[in-house]
Amino acid sequence: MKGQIIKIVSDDYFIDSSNGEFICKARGKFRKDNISPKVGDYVIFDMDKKIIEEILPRKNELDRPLVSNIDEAFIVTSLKKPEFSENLLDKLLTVCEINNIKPIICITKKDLVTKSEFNRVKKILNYYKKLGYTVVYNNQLFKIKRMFKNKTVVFTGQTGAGKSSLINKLDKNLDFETDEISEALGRGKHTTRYVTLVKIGKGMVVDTPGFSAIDLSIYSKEQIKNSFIEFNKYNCPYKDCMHIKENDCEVKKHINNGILKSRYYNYIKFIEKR
Ligand SMILES: Nc1nc2c(ncn2[C@@H]2O[C@H](COP(=O)(O)OP(=O)(O)OP(=O)(O)O)[C@@H](O)[C@H]2O)c(=O)[nH]1
Ligand SMILES: [Mg+2]
Ligand SMILES: [Zn+2]
Repeated sequence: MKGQIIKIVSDDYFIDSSNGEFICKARGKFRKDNISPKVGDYVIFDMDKKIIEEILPRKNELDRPLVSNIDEAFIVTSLKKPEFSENLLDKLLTVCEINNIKPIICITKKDLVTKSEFNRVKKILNYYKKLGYTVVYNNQLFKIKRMFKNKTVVFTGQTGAGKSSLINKLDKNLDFETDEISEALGRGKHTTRYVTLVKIGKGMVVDTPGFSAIDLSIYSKEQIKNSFIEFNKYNCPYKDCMHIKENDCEVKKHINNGILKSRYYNYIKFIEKR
């Protein structure tokens, strides 16, 4: 029987299939071979023995959150509580670009900022729009739902940004746990504890626990450079220019004049951290 893993709780794998939902264990062989089934995996399982026999080839896979076969990522970004962060946004865009996932920037808590605070962020968001990234707001429910069609979509972003609240609004039958940000941070715990895949409209959606840090060190400098998609349109004199120390670098010439300053400096930070 074929199915998709929708939730993992310790060593119980919840599988959705055309015959309904099953809770299975993984074959011992997986552990021996150091393969861990992930939420999003398409699997072949034995309905009677309740054992996952095989993991089908993955389109892509992430370690944080632990998911696979993702088409789109909603980068849920709050304007306040927690504060808007270009650094985190760029990090998540980098992860999406490297893993061939279409990113969608989803803004929350617009109601918590003043008009002038909003205008400052809006200028920044316009830059991302010009690069070709989609920007939506968490009150545009129909627009968001239309983007799910025939896709597996992950909701990612800082803890307290509003991922679970938005998913609950998108489907009234869902009731993911949400919490006041102050309490969530105060407890030092995330409200969402499990990565969970649910059907919404014509798509599959993954809610994930928020995070405080993402590790880019698993990626090469080359991968990180290529993930800054706007750099590729400049022709530097050196073919393999890293846009850091090289002379006559076209990218460096265009900082603040075509390239958003925070983008360039986040790039440097990401490269230096690894
Ligand atoms: N004012 C305001 N509050 C919001 C908005 N969206 C979400 N919230 C609130 O923000 C708090 C945190 O929301 P959650 O949905 O639990 O956040 P989360 O991203 O799922 O957090 P984790 O599960 O810890 O990663 C809740 O109290 C929500 O009611 C918004 O647009 N405006
Ligand atoms: Mg949550
Ligand atoms: Zn260069």
